[in-house]
Amino acid sequence: MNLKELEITVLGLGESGFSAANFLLEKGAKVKISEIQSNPGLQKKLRVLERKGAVGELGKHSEGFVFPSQLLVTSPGIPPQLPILKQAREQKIPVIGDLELASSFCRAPIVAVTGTNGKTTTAKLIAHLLRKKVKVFEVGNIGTPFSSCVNKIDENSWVIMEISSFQLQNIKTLRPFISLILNITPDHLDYHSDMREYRKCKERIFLNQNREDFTILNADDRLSYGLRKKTHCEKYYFSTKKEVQRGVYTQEGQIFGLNGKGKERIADLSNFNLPGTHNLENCLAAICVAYVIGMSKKDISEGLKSFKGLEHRIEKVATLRGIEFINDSKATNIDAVIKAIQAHPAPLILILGGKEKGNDYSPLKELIKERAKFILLIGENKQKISRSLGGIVPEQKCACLEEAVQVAYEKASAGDQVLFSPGTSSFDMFRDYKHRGEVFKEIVKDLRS
Ligand code: UMA
Repeated sequence: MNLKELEITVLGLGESGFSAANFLLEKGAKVKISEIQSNPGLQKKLRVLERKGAVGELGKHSEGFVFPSQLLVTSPGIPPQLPILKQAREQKIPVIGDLELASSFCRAPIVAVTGTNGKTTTAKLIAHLLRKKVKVFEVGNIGTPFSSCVNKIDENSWVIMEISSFQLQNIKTLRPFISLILNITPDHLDYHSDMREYRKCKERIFLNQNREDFTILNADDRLSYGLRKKTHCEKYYFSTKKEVQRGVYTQEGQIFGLNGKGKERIADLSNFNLPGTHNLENCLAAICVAYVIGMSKKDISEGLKSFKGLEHRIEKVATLRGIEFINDSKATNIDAVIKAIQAHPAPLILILGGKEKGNDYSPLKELIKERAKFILLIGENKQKISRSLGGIVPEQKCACLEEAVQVAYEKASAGDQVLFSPGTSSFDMFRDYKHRGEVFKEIVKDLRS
């Protein structure tokens, strides 16, 4: 893609927009930046880009500024229904995202991981396993914009890309060598019009793959497995429950692989330390990637042993008076909460809630009744959660996270676990889920002192 002298508008000045604008400027494009918000942080970022030759507007997306433009680079959080994006489509102006932009400059094979839950853990584990043998770059939803590092990636490296449904809807030519769909359950229904549209976005991961490429699907997940008919590339599966035709599965504490040349034992499950069935699925998915690539069993086993898991994802923070505090701030949907509860058999005090994003909390009812002795509700959607759970266990609505943690500590006894697994976005009270998790950990630290 020759970007020199091309007139390009970048929409959104978050992490991906800032990086894309820098990348485009380096490639000699004429860059305009349009960002809906205006605050000192954004003004500072814009000044940096203006010094490199960009022009920008903050606080609006005005038609007169955004157009004319030969290409729009949008941020994943910007809804496709935004009038300015609709206008661009009507004017046949291509709209892409940071991942698509950078991928046209990438010569390394890409492993693209999508799914509703477990993407980051799986992508991190894949990177951890592969790093033993090759140079690895982790990009996308995992936190690093692809355009910020693509210039450093040569053909001997591997790219491990976490790609969300938001990012998938703006791909045009991006072609993963290996695509992986972990699971598909309801999420982001404030953004996608329904489950069908959400599933269609996930399916776009196959768009440019062909018979020389691979896809890995979850044989235990109806929607992930159902997508096998939508792709022409070579298919591998993983399962925690049954033998698969081709791929990896567990049996009697062992992980086995099947690739057309017979069955082989790959590793012992006891090498993997993260709790819960969902983590076992993530583990098998990552091993399946290593297996497709042809990594040795020894390297896979060693990699599993040394993998420590993620911050903010079922992270043990502290044990005070015999009460364990767990930070699961990365749980931004209901399925993630279900998995976190299932991974913790002890009596639970659960902290839920945050920004309203169209989630249905009622699937939590049975599990909460079974495992939780008390729930604390915070954030914009606390009334909604309370209504949909219908008083199945005692609850209290709190003004802030600090109050919720304090009350949890008072209500808990030795042997209980306080699980902060909000089940929704953080933006009503925090910058993002990481900030929310940091605040939780700080509050727990203060309890200790
Ligand atoms: N904005 C506009 N116009 C709008 C809406 C938003 O200008 O109509 C602006 C916002 O004011 C803000 C910017 O766009 O300044 C935000 O962009 P963004 O929300 O797309 O986020 P980025 O900072 O660019 O970060 C994105 C990913 N965010 C989302 O997908 C929401 C990050 O994933 C990713 O790490 C980063 O690119 C680098 O690739 C985070 C995430 O929350 C972890 N992902 C979601 C999730 O995991 O649930 C999908």
